[in-house]
Amino acid sequence: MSDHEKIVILTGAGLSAESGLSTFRDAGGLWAQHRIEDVATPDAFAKDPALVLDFYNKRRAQAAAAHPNAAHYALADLQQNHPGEVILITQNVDDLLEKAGAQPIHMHGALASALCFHCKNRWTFTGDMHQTTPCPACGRQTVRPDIVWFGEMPYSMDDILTHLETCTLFASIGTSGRVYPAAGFAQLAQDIGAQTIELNMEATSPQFHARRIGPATDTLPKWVSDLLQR
Ligand code: BJW
Repeated sequence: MSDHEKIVILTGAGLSAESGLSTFRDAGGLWAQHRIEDVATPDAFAKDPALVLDFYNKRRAQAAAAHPNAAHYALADLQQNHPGEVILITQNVDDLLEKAGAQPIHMHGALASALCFHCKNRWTFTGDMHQTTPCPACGRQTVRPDIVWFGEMPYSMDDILTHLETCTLFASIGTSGRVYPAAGFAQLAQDIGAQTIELNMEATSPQFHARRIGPATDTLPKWVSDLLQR
């Protein structure tokens, strides 16, 4: 396993579950409490911006108070100490990988970022967002959460596809594999000859070459130790 020249890792909400942040599709997850059409589409924001801002203000506060867990630290350790390249792609909008010392690509945006829907400026954002919050670049009150909603193009797709086309090992961690395009990454990696592994509480698809089942704080440190041959 340690001979891999380039490892691409996709993470999902399960990575942060043991830090106290809800997943989306598990029992009691975010989509059991909120309708996607009410909070996670551009139409929802156009129809009821106050509701959508409130949903993300609460989640921004929860994420700011959360701490990285052993799985975040294991991935940071791998990225810093593996002799080959380690690319972390996260669907998560929290910053727990950064807090652990890793450098992920945030394909679905970030809670700690704001987006001006007039001039497309993006800036670091903490605290509560309101409809009256001005954009520091154009001054207009046209702020929204810097989150990729359904029907919107995820960030960094060109870079991500390049990384997938050149990886030797692809790992899917704590994601249900229900949301595209991320759900197609394992197949893309397999098509170019990469080994694929899933680390999750459950098997989400038969397609992976290998699998480690269990909570991320248990499986990740062991997997990283194996890769780093410690
Ligand atoms: C543990 C654990 C522990 C628990 N340890 N594991 C039909 C076919 C193909 C595509 C489409 C289609 N119809 C529509 C689409 C496109 C659509 C899509 O995929 N829809 C599907 C639902 C069908 N996708 C899009 O719209 C995307 N954009 C796009 O396709 O652009 C191209 C385009 C543009 C314009 C027009 C047309 C096409 C954008 C997707 C945006 C997703 N946004 C969200 C919400 C915003 C972020 C936020 O509010 O936080 O992102 S949805 C939500 O799901 C969030 C997540 O990032 C994403 C993935 O969820 P994730 O991470 O997998 O969480 P869960 O809860 O699903 O799974 C958790 C897993 O963890 C489980 O497996 C547990 O077992 C596990 N687990 N505890 C380890 N301790």
